[in-house]
Order: sequence, then C-alpha cells, then structure tokens
Amino acid sequence: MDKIEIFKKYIQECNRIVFFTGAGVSTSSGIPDFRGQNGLYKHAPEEILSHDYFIRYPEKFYEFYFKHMVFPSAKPNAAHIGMAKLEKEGKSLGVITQNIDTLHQQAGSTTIPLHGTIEKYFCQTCGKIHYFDEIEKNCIPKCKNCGGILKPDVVLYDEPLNLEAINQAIDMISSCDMLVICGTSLKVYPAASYIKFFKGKYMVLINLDDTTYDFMCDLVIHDCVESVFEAIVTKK
Ligand code: CNA
Repeated sequence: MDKIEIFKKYIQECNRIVFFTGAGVSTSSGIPDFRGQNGLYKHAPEEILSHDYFIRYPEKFYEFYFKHMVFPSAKPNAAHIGMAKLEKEGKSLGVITQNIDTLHQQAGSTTIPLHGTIEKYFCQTCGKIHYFDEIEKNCIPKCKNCGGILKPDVVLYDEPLNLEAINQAIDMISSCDMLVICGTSLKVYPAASYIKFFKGKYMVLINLDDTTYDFMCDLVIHDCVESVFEAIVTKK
C-alpha cells in the first residue's frame, strides 16, 4: 500500500484527528517559511522578530514585519481547505498552528494560534486593541487613542506563549486519536514539545524536509502538504 492509501485508511479509522501545523502549510499560498528552501533564514528572523529588537528598533522591526510576515492577499490552499473539510465532516477536532497568517481561520477550522496572529495590535501605552485593517502600514503603527506604539499580537522570540493557548493545545493533543504534523521543522520551542503529549493511535508527519521527530511517527510523508491534501480530501 502506498503512503497516501495508508493515510486514507488512518483517516477512515479515526474521528478525533488534530492537525499541528507550521509555515510550510502556507508556502504554496505565497508566504515564505523560515527554514525551507526559499525561507527567510538569511534575514536572521529570530533576531529581528524578538521582543528586545521590537523595543529597541520599532521602525526596522515593522519594516521587516510588513515586508516578510504580512500577506493580506494570501488565500487558503488545498491543505488549509482539506483540514477544514475534515472538521466539517466530523473527523477532526481542529488545528493547532504556529502560523500567524490566519489562513486556517479563513478556511473555517477551529484554530489554536500558538504564536498569535497578524490580526490584532495592542497599544504599549494604554492597552487599546486595534485591528489590521485600521492600522497604518508604511510606518510604525500608532494608537488612535493616545499615540503610543502598537505591538502585534504575535509571540516574538524571547516572549512567553499565551497560557490559555498552551492549555487548549495540550488538551487537544492528549485527547486526539490521530495527530497529523504538517509543514513544520519542529525546531521552535516550546511549541514543538507539545506533540509529546500525544497518546492516541497514529502520529503522521507531512513535511518536505526531515525532522528530528520523524522516528516517532507511524507514517512520514516527505512531500508537499497541499498535494497530499489534494489527493486525500479534494480528489477522494
Ligand atoms: P520553519 O522552521 O520555516 O519550517 C517550515 C518547514 O516546512 C520546513 O521544514 C520545510 O521543509 C517545510 N515546507 C515548506 N513548504 C512545504 C510544503 N509546501 N509542504 C510541506 N512542507 C513544506 O517553520 P515552522 O513553522 O516550523 O517554525 C515556526 C515559526 C515560523 C513560527 O514561529 C511561525 O510563526 C513562523 N512563521 C510563520 C509563517 C506564517 O504564519 N505563514 C511564515 C513564516 C514563519
């Protein structure tokens, strides 16, 4: 049996599937990842997307952020749509994602965004919330209330994750019967460590490159995640 057939068989057997996703799920929507073949790693994103850098150089931070992290015209691809479809069919509990791009939410999945989203911005001075559509994009976005600098509601390097999101992610992973890990290098912690809470039947990994967790999985597919979902959901 080929790997796609095995994956289809697992999907038939399971009704509490959870997807754990990363930047590779969105590359075919035109959003570059960090560590893939055309990734942003040459720009040192870990330094620029850190809390310390944001506080010290907000102008340079936002220049990078709006150029490399925000893609308002990106649309969900076959992977986002396939995961949402499996949830509508009662097969999946939803998606836990490290992505900030909101494409899973746009596709209609129940989504736990571990690293926040590009949708919300908080004033550093008065706390007022702003949304993407209402902020200025060609300079440092400022609060409409007090003029303070806005910070995106994304988890920057050297910032803690949201406790509620962590608890929801661990709950979902520890109660699912199949965990499908897609488009992530599993190199960003603590997010990657949550997959260790899985105690269900099948762990599947779909990623172009090897990861250090491949050995733990029942099925590893080194291919484009959107092609896999086209094969199993769209063309089933
Ligand atoms: P990463 O470390 O860049 O890894 C991405 C992985 O996806 C690599 O191993 C690639 O081989 C693989 N990959 C790329 N394209 C595909 C594809 N079409 N099909 C299958 N596999 C593919 O990204 P991670 O998500 O693991 O790292 C977590 C960081 C990246 C999080 O903090 C994110 O917020 C951050 N990030 C998010 C986005 C986004 O929201 N779309 C974009 C870039 C970075």
